[in-house]
Amino acid sequence: DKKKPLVVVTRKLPDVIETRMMELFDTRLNPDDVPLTPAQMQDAMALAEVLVPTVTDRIDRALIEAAGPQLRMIASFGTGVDHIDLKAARERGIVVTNTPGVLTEDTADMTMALLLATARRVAEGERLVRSGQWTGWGPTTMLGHRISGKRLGILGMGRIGSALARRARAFGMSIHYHNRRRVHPELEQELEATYWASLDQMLARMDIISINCPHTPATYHLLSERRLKLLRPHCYIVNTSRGEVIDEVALTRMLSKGEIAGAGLDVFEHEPAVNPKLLRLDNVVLLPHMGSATIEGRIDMGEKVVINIKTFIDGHTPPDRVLEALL
Ligand code: 8YV
Repeated sequence: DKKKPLVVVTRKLPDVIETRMMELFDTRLNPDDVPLTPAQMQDAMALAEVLVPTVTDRIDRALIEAAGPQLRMIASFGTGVDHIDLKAARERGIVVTNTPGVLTEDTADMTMALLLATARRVAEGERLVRSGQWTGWGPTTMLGHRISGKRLGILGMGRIGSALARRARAFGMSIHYHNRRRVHPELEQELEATYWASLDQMLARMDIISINCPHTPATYHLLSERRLKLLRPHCYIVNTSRGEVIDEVALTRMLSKGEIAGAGLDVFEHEPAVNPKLLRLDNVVLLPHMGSATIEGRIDMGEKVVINIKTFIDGHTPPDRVLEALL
């Protein structure tokens, strides 16, 4: 009988997942719902054969190089892998996996919720009622913008981008997208999506922009100040991907000057810190990185982590291996 691998989990996961992990592996859990301290993280890297981190753990080169030789796998709980130095992991022969697919629909739902909340001033209206300042219905008060008939520009037509496109079609929006590569013609046809090879040209013609690409060195500040200036002043932006894709300082400045109509943000450049100037704006809807936050989604993600570890331990290639070249 083989010795069970030592698996260290950095955050509290759903109970069913923790139970399953304890059955299958020699599992060290984190009972507190707070991230490990840097010292605890170093201990984990020195001990674990398999590390299960989340988006809140920064697994940088220094940490990977200081890891013990027993560390063979990083099975991340989440889809984005921008918190892991993949090159450093590859150099050390550490296999990295993620949990794609299972949070697609939830994240697309939340993107649609943010889009609607931003254009129709849902959060602002809620604040008005709660404040006790609401004086009654008025023909010209609390007006937002209609979304049907408007152009949605999706930056990153992958799994989540396509799921968003299907929803937005049902709301009567026209679908546009920019990607490095054009998607399969069949998908383009199904979504009735228009491809823009030039991001700059797309930005200049949209009513709403949604960020659905991963954060990689190539997408860091993809929406730079120069590109944000291409947007028309009535344009809204929603982001459920990663804060780093937008220059947050430039975005905040333009939102406060009315050069962009509004923004719905689920992610920020320096999470959990949020630019204090954003907090003072009425034309933004701010959420605490909730895109995939459903009970079902978290269990599905945990199951993927378990399958990835189990497959790897049994000597096979895990289904969700992350290869730098594919990013
Ligand atoms: C998760 C996410 O909450 O999967 C991602 O990339 O940003 C979120 O869905 C988070 O990553 C959990 O680690």
